[in-house]
Amino acid sequence: MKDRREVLLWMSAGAMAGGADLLSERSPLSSLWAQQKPASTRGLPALKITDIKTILTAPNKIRLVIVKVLTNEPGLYGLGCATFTQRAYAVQTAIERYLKPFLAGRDPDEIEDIWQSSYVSSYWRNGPVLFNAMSGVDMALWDIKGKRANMPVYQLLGGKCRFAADLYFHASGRDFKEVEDSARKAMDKGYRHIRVQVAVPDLAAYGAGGDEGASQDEEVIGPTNPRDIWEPAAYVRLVPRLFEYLRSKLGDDVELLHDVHERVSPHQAISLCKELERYRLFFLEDPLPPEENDHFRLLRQQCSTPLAMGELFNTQHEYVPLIANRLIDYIRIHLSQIGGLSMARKVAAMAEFFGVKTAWHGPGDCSPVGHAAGLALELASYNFGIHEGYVFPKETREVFPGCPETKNGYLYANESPGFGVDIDEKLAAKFPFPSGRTFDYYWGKMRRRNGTVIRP
Ligand code: GCO
Ligand code: MG
Repeated sequence: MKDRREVLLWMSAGAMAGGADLLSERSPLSSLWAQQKPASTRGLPALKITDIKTILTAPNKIRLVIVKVLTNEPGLYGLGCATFTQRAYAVQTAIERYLKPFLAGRDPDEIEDIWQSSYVSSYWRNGPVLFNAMSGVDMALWDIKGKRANMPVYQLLGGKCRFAADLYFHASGRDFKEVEDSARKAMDKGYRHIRVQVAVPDLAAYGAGGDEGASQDEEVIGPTNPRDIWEPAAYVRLVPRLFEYLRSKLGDDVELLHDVHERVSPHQAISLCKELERYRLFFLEDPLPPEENDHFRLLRQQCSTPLAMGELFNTQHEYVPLIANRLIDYIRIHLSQIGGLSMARKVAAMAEFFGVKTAWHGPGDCSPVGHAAGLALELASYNFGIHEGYVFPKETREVFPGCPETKNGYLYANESPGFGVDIDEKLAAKFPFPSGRTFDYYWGKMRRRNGTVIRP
C-alpha cells in the first residue's frame, strides 16, 4: 500500500516537474518537497502562533465569545469574534480542544491556508459551532496582519469606498405609537434608517418589546402544554397597518426596515411582501426560513419589496444559489457563523457581481470585535448596503476599548492598526456569563395554539 502511494506521488511529481529528471534521481520524495519550500517572510520576522485563548464575557448581559491568538512576538496578538451565544461553551470546547492544538506553531500570516486546513480538520465540516470557532481564529489573524502592516484591516481589503457605514436603528414597541416615538428619537439623533417591530396583541413577540416568549416558570412546556403562543395570521394582518401608520406620521424620507424572523408560511410571506410594496421598504428581512430557500423564486416573481436574507445560514450551499440567481437584494449572513472575515470577503465580492448588497447580521450577540470586522469589510466593499446598528452599553465599551463609534446614524472605524478593538481581560472577567442556566430557554419554546413548535 505504501509503495503504491509512493509510486502515485512520484508520478504526479514527475508530471508536474516535466517527468524524466525527477524520476531518475531516485531520492526520497520528502526531501524533494523540502528543497522546493520557499522562504515565507521577506523582511518581516518569522511568526508563530504560541497560544489561543477563549475569553467568555457578558458585559451587555449577552454571552459573548472572544478568541485571542497570541504570537511569539511579544505583545503581538489578535482578537476575533466566535459568538454563538446559544451554545457558547460548545464553541469554547471546539477552540480549546481542537483548533488550538491543531494550529499550534503555525504561521499567523497564512490566513487563507489556516482557514482551509481548519475547515477539513474535523473531516465533517460546517455548522455553527465549528464555524464560529474558526471565525474567532480567522478574525484574530486579520487583526494580527493589520497590526503587522500597521494598517486598519479595511486597508488590507482594498481601502475605503466610503467614510463610514450607514446604520439602522431598532425601534420597537408594544403599539404603533411606541414604535413611532422610538423612531422619532432615533431620527432626531441623525438616523436615516429605522427597523420597526411591533408586538402583536395577546401573542408572544419577536423583537418588539412585548412578551418575548421567555416564560421562566419551571413548568414543562410541550406540544400538549403550549405556553408562548404565536400565530402568523394575526401578525401578517398587523404589519401593513404598522407601515401605513408610520408612513403617515414619519413621512417618506426615512428608510424603514422590518424583520419577519421567518415565522410565516410561503403564501403569507408572498402576500405580506406584496402588501408592503406601497410603503417602499428599505428591506424586509428573513421572510422565509433557510429550509424554504427555494420559495424565494416565487416570492421574487411576485413582488418588488427588497428582500434581505440569511442570518441563519452556515454554508455556501445555502447562500450561493440565492445570490447567483439574483433572488435577494441584501445578503445578511452573520460573519462568525460562516467562518469569519475570510469567507465573508468572498461572499461580498461574489454578491457585487449579482447586484446583491451586504447587510451583515449585527445584533447584540455579535461582539464589538465582530462588528469591527464587518465594518472593515463594509468600508472596502462597493456593494455595501447597511450595517445593523447595535447601541453598545457603557460596560461593553469599557470592556472593549476602541469599540466602533456611532455618530449621526453612521458607524465609524477606529483608525488604529488591525480592527483597532482591544479587550480589557480583567474587566471582562467581572462580567461572567449569567449564573444558573447555561443557555437561554427562549428558543424552541414558542408554539402555535395547537402546540406545534415554531421555527424562529
Ligand atoms: C436580528 C436578529 C437577532 C437574532 C439574534 C439571535 O435581525 O438582529 O434576528 O435579533 O434573533 O441574534 O441570537
Ligand atoms: Mg433578524
